[in-house]
Amino acid sequence: MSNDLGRVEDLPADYYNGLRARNTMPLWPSLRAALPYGKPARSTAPTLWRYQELRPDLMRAGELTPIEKAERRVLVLCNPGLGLEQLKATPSIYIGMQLILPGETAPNHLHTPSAVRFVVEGEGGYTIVRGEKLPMHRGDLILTPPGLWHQHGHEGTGPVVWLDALDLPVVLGLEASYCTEGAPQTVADSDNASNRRFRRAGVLPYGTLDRSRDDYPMLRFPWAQVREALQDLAGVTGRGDPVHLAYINPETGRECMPTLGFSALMLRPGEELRMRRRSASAVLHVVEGAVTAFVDDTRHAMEPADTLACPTHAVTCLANASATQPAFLFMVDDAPLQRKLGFYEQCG
Ligand code: GTQ
Repeated sequence: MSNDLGRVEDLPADYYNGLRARNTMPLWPSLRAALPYGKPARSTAPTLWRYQELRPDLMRAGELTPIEKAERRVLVLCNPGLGLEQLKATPSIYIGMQLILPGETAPNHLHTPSAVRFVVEGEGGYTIVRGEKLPMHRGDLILTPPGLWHQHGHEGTGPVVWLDALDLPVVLGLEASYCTEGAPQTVADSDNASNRRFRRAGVLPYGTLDRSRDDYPMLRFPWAQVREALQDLAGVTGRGDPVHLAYINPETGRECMPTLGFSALMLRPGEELRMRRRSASAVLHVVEGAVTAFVDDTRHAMEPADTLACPTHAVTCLANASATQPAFLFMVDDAPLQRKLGFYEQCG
């Protein structure tokens, strides 16, 4: 183990300045920062965004900024450890809270980053993705994969709010983020068609067997179905073992998006769950119930619609604060990206 590598100051100034002038740098003064021993250097702060605090600011945005002036009316949840301007909840995950008011539409576009919506509040909202109109109810997950047209609208009364999760920090880091505007889509399929085709695990539309797999066969995961599946799973899961479901591509059985992973957790009344420590960073969002989250050496009392950023390699413990009611959480993480990069690990 070497922690006393040569420093810049050890080099003749003319040599070092000459290297710089020729757009080169010596590695050894920076090596330990690039490859720290044992565990990565982390700047991400475990950070809680309380919906009760955020909501008034979001409603005020609805008064201050018409949708035409915003395109997407979003307040971004920014991790102070990473710098607010970076628009990062974790190093890889962008989280926004989007507001749409009755009668408004957010124009059709597509982009290179992957996005999903997780509905937080209100009725009457919808997203059209790839010509399929997808209703938005509390807790529904809707995919807008890279390169698929999507536009939003609101046919109800009262505000509709959802959480946006994007891999924008990754795609920006690759200098590959851009978007294309399009004419409004024509709805070409029945409402919610892809979910109706694929929602039952264990049986698939027969034609699936005879054609190549679709990257994104199912675009909407209604909360009512996920909640029911969690309760079924709880019935056959020992206490202390996580009641945890992954949102998957039903044709491949693998993650439903290329970089970010999505999952739902149920904490039974009074249950305390020590999560396996993982190399992935994550964002937790409470759907129902009261949860006390311990992340490394921080403690967060979470209520419905509260959102928490968890750094890579964090020690995470989740406790249901109620002895009588279950609690439900939605989780976003970057495990799919880390698996593809070949270093995803979990321990403990
Ligand atoms: O709704 O399409 O939070 O394009 C950021 C970028 C939402 C969206 C965001 C987007 C969208």
